[in-house]
Amino acid sequence: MKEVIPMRVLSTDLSSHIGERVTLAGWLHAKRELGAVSFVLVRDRAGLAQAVVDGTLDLRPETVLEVEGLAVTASQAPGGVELQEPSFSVVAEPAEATPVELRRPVLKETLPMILDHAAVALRHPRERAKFQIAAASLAGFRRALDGLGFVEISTPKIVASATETGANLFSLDYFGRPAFLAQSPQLYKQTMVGVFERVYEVGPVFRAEPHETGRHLAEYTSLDAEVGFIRDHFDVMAVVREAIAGMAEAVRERAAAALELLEAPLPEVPAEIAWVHFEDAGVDDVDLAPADERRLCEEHGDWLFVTGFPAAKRPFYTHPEPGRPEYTNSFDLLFRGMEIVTGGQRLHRYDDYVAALDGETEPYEGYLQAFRYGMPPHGGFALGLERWTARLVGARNIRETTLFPRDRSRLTP
Ligand code: AMO
Repeated sequence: MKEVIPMRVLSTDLSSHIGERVTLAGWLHAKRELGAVSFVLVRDRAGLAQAVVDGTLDLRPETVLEVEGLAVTASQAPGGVELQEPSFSVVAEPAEATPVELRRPVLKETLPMILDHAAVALRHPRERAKFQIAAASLAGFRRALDGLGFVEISTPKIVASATETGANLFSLDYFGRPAFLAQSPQLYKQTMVGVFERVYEVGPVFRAEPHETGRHLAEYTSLDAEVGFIRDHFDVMAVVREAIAGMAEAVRERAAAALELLEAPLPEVPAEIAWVHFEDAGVDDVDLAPADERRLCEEHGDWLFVTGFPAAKRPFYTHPEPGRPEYTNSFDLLFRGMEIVTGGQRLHRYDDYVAALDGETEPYEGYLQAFRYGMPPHGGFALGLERWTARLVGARNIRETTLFPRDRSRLTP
């Protein structure tokens, strides 16, 4: 990797400096006194390095420091190398002792405690590993869709109308006019199919979720895509498969150490993901309940598309199933027992939108322009990044895979 800030060896590169005196920089992660010597762990952005000190080191955990020493092979040390005869220079001292104990292999504090002290808790190698996996996933999503000729777009998050069904809209005062935080980039990504045919967006979306659950946040990161000239929702599902496979591949390439640290098995993404129509999914309601999602994955494995959801619970832009308008050309993707993607084919004719909106077209004027002036059959999907990462690393609550979660009770940190 090109280095633009000179003069520093990273913890994970120590093994290529055996026999040399080198300088590391980082945080004092932990220290352990053992008779006449102490073992000091220094944490940098790459990992941990051990230094062996005669006597004790009178510095607090999280002291920012530089440590200069001789790199020597040591089978017990992280990476099989340790620094001997070290000298420490303090770069910055913490004002107080840390509220969470970062020295433990796994944090022992409760989730609320960890979230309340995210600024320091996220420094723990296992905590930050989850977000290295999330970052690699994003890179993989972009690479996969770029490879299929998609264009990345950025659309407004302050909007004039609802996009999804449900009462979970955040309202705000926009210079004296009512406005909302975008529940999704749905209307804009569809509009942009008229420009680029294939678009994607990665960005925050907002849902005023009334319930406290382990799978809902008030703000999350949505990975959205939309594609024109499709035959039906099965063409969109093929794009979902490519995006997911690209994400898994990028995690393998770019976050291998994080996966290993978390002992998270990377799933195989089959060339074709199995699907079942809603009608045959054994559900008595108009939507899947979390228990249905778990059961379906027990029956079918890690991955399953459920297609053809009843129209009753799908938003107004959803395309009906030809010949059976009580069902729709829509799908959810379940991964390890939880919905992580929703998508489908959309309406594309102007008159169909006017009918679907029951004449309430005024808030949707900008959007309807796209359909008034000619749109191809199209469809798309959205994946919730926090849910994807939670399923990958086996986290029960998506707050564990969100840097600074927002929910009914949490607005800080
Ligand atoms: P939907 O509302 O199903 O569909 O959302 C898509 C995906 O986003 C994730 N998700 C959430 N994650 C965290 N907290 C929440 N409150 C939350 N709500 C949803 C899930 C879900 O599968 N416009 C459509 C997508 C489309 O058809 O293109 C939409 O937003 O992983």
